[in-house]
Parts: sequence; structure tokens; C-alpha cells
Amino acid sequence: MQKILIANRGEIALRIMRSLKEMGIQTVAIYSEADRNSPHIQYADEAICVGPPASSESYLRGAYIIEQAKKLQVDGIHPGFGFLAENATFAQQVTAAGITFIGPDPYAIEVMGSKLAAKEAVATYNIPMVPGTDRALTDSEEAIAIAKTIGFPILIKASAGGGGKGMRIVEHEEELASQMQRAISEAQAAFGDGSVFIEKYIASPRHIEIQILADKHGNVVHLFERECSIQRRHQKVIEEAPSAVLTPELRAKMGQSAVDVAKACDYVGAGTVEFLIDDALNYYFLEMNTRLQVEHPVTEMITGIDLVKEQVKVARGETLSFKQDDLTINGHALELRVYAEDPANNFLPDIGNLQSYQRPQGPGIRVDDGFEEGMDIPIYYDPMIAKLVTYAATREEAIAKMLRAIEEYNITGIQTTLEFGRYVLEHEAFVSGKFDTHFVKKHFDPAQLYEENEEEATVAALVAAQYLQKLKMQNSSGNDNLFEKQRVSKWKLNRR
Ligand code: MV4
Repeated sequence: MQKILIANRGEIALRIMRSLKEMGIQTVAIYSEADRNSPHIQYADEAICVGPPASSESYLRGAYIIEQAKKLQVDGIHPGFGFLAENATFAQQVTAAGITFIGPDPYAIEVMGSKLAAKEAVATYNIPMVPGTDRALTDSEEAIAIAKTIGFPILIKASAGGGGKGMRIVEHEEELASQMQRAISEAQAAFGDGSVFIEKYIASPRHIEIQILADKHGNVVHLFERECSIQRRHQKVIEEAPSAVLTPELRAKMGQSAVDVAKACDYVGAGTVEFLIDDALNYYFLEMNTRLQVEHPVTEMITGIDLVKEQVKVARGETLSFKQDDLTINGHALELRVYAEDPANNFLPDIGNLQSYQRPQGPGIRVDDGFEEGMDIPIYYDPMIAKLVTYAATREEAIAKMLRAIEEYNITGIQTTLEFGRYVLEHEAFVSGKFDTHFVKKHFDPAQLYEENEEEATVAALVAAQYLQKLKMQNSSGNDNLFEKQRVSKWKLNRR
């Protein structure tokens, strides 16, 4: 492949292009009118505008993007994540246009896009699954009978749902019939597919996912796990690799299960198999994500493997250059997602201008981002500004490095989740490794962060006022200087 189009924007477009550049491959960026000044355009060899800001009129215009790719004689399309990444029709159309889709076949995307189809596909393998039904339910009486054998509480899930959408916990038999009817009509409205099924509700699970890589010659390896339990309303906040709870034996078993899931759908490329682990360390297969994930860097850090390069090599038809036994875990990596959201205000998106923006630096720090100082964060897309990744020999050192990186990261003009990250990283439950998917709900009290904010803001305001007074008295011609100082004190106010 000589030239690859990246059907995405921002940080992931940049991250993909960096690997392509190292491989000597030309890059084509696409952008919407809202992203005219985005660094991913500057970085690419060529760039084309694909429409107005709304995703549906730009980044989601599959047919138009393919048409443009053909004109530019592109021979591969990398979808990144989100947008068209898990759209089987798009993958199919790319292939039909004679362009290589850098991802799995449409078949794998389609099977794994349906939870029930996924369960069916893996049924011939011995993969642990949560007790429940493996087909759609419509009859409440039947559902109640099954729920009684499983035991309450149970969880109703939409087959076409994902990321927690369309899930309902049912504690008592009496609620099941009404909840099920609601779940069916909701799923029908949201996904055009009213199929729902039930599972035993695992009350306090950890969320562990396994990275896999598969070539077109039947070779599949896993690249160990990522711990993704620290999330808020299904939005991941902190990911790490390896997980503090996996023993080498459990890791090997889950790794093999992940490889089997990939084999069950003839998977090709980089994929992620999601599991839940209960408090007795039983694990259960949930679903497979048929894309490169946001949190892939932590796996790259501990394995030394560039997942984007592997995706391209596999798409070119190359055989994986390593076997399972060649892979080892080295050190520990953490990722903090930096969102333009205000943790003190229910994580409302805080869109605006990046007045100042200075990245942390030094050994073991990786920042994957897609913005520069002075840019506006558009309202049209995901509010993630950056992924802050730290890598060190041990978990303790990786945490210390992350705290240092948060300290160094200077973002003003908008509120971010940096301070929230610090709160989590300093929390005893996180440090000890004893947490589950309910960490944020259980341990995060926005009022606490807010009180700290207010106290520090008051102090900072007093210091600033005194300082201004002093300047006024000492220096009558220092207007520029004064402006600079104001910016600094504003930074302190904003930041805490
Ligand atoms: C579950 C579960 C408990 N029991 N299934 C949420 C998203 C989707 N991928 C599956 N999810 C869950 N499925 C059973 N049988 C709890 C969750 C869940 C969850 C899973 C992973 C990460 C965060 C989560 C937050 C709430 C619920």
C-alpha cells in the first residue's frame, strides 16, 4: 500500500498517520468545515473537506469518502474508531471499490455488532458466558420462568445495544414483564431491532478486555489485558495494563478465550474482546469490539508493539511476525482520558477556546492529542482533548508519573477532567487496586472537588488582587506585563 486515507479526525487520525509516515506510506486526511484548522490536516500529505460540521454530513458520508479516495488513488482506508469504524456496509463498499479496508471483514463486524449473533458464533468454543438466554425473548412468562432458574437480580440487554445502551436491571419478578416490554420498544426505536435477552446481573464486576491480533493466514495472538473498570456512565476514564487482579494463569485462560472468540468469527486485524470478572475471579465473555480502541496505547507500551503498523501489515496480507510465546508484558502503563468536561458540574461538556495549552514532557510520558493552543474545541464531536499515557516499571511508578504529568499539563480556557483524574489516582481504592465498575459512583463526590476548588480559587483570587495592587503602585507603564501576570493567575484559578 502506497497511500492510505484516514476516515477520521483529531487525535486518532494523527496517531494513525504517525505510524504510516514511519512505514513510508502517503496519507490522506479528511475533515469537516469545523476542523479546518485541525493539526491532522497539516500532518497529512493531502487533505479533503468532506462537508459541513455535523458528522452525518461529513465524517459519516461513507459513499462520498470512498468516491474521493478513488479519485486520489488511495489504496487503503483506515477508519480509526467511532464514525464508520464498525459499519459493515462501509467496509463492504470500500472493498467493492477496490480499496483495502484496514479492519476485519464485514462478516466479523456484523456478527459482533449483534450480541446474540456473537453468542451464537462462539457457542462451539468453550468460552465462559454469563448465565442467561442465547436468543431473543418476547414472551414475559417465558422470561420469568428463565429468570427464576437464573436467580434475581437479572439484566435485560438489547442485542443491538452497546456501551450500556438498552440495559435494565430487574430486582424482582413482578417488574420483569413491564421492564421487558419497555426494553423491547426502546431497542426497536433506538436500533431498529427489538431483540432483547436476559442474563444474571453480575453486581460488582471488573471490566477487563483483551487485545487480539489476527492475520489472514489463521494466526491469532493476544496482547494481554487492559483494565477498564474506572468509568463513568460507560465512558472510560482511566485504563491500565496489566490489571492488578489477573494471575498469570487467569491471564493465559482469558487470553485463550479471546483468541477463540476471534477465531469464531474469522477475525482479521486488531480487535478487543470484552469480559467481566466477578469477585470470585470468574470471567465471562461480553462482546467483541471490531476496531482499534481509544485505550490501545497502554497495550503498545507494555508489549512494545505498534498496533496501527500491525493493522496495516495484516491488511497487506503479511503473516504476523511474532508468536504468542514471543510476547511478554514489560512494565506498567496508565491512560487518563482528558475530556473538555467540567467534573464539578456533572461533567457537562465545557466547549470553548484552548487559551493556553502546554503538554507534560519527560521519560515515560505519551500524549496523543489533536489540538494546539488557541484552537476552539468544536461542539459537534466527542469532547476528548487528549489521552495522557504514562509508562514505568511498576504500577506505583506509573501512578506517580501520571500525577506529575497532570501537574505539568497546563490547559486554560476550558474545564477538563485532569483534576478528576488526580482525584481518582490519589484515592486509596485505586491505589490499592481494590475497585470495580462502580468506583466513580461509589467514591466520587463532586462537592468535594468543588469545595477544594472554591477554597483554592479564593486564595488565588486574594493573591492575584494583592499582586495587582502592588503592580499598580510599582509600575505604571507595565500594561503588557500586567496582562501576562493576569493570565498566569487566571490559569491557577481555572486549573483547580
Ligand atoms: C453486564 C453487567 C453485569 N452483569 N452484564 C455494560 C456495557 C456492556 N458492554 C455490558 N455492560 C455490563 N454488562 C451482566 N450480566 C454490567 C455491565 C456494566 C459495565 C460493564 C463494563 C464496564 C462498565 C459497566 C458499567 C455498568 C454496567
